[in-house]
Amino acid sequence: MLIKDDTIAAIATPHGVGGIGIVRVSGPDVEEICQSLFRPAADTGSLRDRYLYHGDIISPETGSIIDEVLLTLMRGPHSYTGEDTLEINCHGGHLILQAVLNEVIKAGVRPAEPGEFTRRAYLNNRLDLSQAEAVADLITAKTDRGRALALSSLKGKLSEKLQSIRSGLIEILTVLESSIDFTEEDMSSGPHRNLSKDVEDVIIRINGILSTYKEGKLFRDGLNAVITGKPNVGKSSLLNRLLGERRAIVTPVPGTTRDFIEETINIRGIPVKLTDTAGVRKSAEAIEKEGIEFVWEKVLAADVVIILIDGNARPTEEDFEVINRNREKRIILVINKSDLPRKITDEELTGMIPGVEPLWISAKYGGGISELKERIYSLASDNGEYIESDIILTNLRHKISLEKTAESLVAAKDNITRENAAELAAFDIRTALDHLGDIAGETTTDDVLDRIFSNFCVGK
Ligand SMILES: Nc1nc2c(ncn2[C@@H]2O[C@H](COP(=O)(O)OP(=O)(O)O)[C@@H](O)[C@H]2O)c(=O)[nH]1
Ligand SMILES: [Mg+2]
Repeated sequence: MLIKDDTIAAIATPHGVGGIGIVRVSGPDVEEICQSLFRPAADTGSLRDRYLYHGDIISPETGSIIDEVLLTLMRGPHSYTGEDTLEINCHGGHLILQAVLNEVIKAGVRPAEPGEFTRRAYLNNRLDLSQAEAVADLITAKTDRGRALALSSLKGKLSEKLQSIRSGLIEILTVLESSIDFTEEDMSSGPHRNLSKDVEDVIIRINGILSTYKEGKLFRDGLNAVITGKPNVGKSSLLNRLLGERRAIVTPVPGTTRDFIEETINIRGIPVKLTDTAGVRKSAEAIEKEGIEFVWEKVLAADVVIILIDGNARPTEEDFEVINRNREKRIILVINKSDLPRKITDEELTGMIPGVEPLWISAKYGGGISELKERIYSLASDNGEYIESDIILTNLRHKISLEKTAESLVAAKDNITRENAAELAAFDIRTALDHLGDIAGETTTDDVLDRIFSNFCVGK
């Protein structure tokens, strides 16, 4: 990849109004930009590295003041991008930031592409690729646990682990390659290691990391839980209760919820998107019918379906229709209105969905809600176990590369135990190293980089 050596700029803070907003500039012309646009409040001589200066951004054309700012110059390589970088703290209004950015661009600077600052950081070896990806994950994290995982990757926890696997493989490769040059007698007499066992150990380590992915993905992407049931069973009340606020309209009039209400809650660090749906019933009029058609679509995309039944009413055909439509899904059978007299027997309930234990709750008064959250959590994580691993794999790209690494190592192991196949084994290990290197971005193509960084925001 050719390192672009032009200077780039962007507004690094969100669109909107705030106390301050930051324009970020990076590249070889930063120093020049400072001289032409910045007028320090006090005569300071040349700007010192990483000091905060008070002054004005002025338009060189008209001499007029654009904004009063605080400015920091960070000379490369000791900056985020590794290049000379300028951060201009402006007053946080979009017009102000845009005006300052315009002056910078008029001075010959190019507007940055999404993620371009981080891409430069990666190209200048300030971060490896997995760390660069962690920057995006950190910014978009939906729960504290997701944030902590992203931060640990950014701090290089994953990279360290992969690096140590890498050095192990290089050692094995060295021994293997030297063995190729010797005859069999040399090998059997020399102090050689059990390479097959060594490769097996590496495979086990990689599989250990791979086993954390399922949970990692949950923490990063979360899951979809759809609340479904016939009208008036308390779906909207349940959404409100789980959310801890009145979000959906609750009425005794059936058919009130026709649209979808989606809100995300945090269950033990997992972002769970809850969807309240229209009640399923037969006698619905046109608009409501359409809402009900959508319910089935929503349910299809759900990771978990919460089937809600009114425990204070006799079950009806509509309840069974909801159950039947969800046979293939991961279901939580929830019986609401436990505060009222029960009108369904335990036998009836256990017969409804064999193997699924019904859970009684009161959406109105809060009974059983923490059990429900636990059920959602354990259903999502399959076993309800909290993996205590020092690193957790959250990124699909990393997972695929690790799987390919392991595959090549399995082939290597096979070839090591075969006669006269040492060269093949060495080739397999080199292939494994390439796949492993993809994660840190050692051997990554421009297409992959484009795809990764285009998901970033501008200014990061
Ligand atoms: N007693 C009691 N009433 C409830 C409970 N949950 C919901 N309701 C009532 O049932 C009615 C329908 O509730 P709503 O949440 O709108 O049901 P939806 O149609 O399924 O969304 C409202 O009058 C609620 O106050 C509960 O746990 N106990
Ligand atoms: Mg409703």
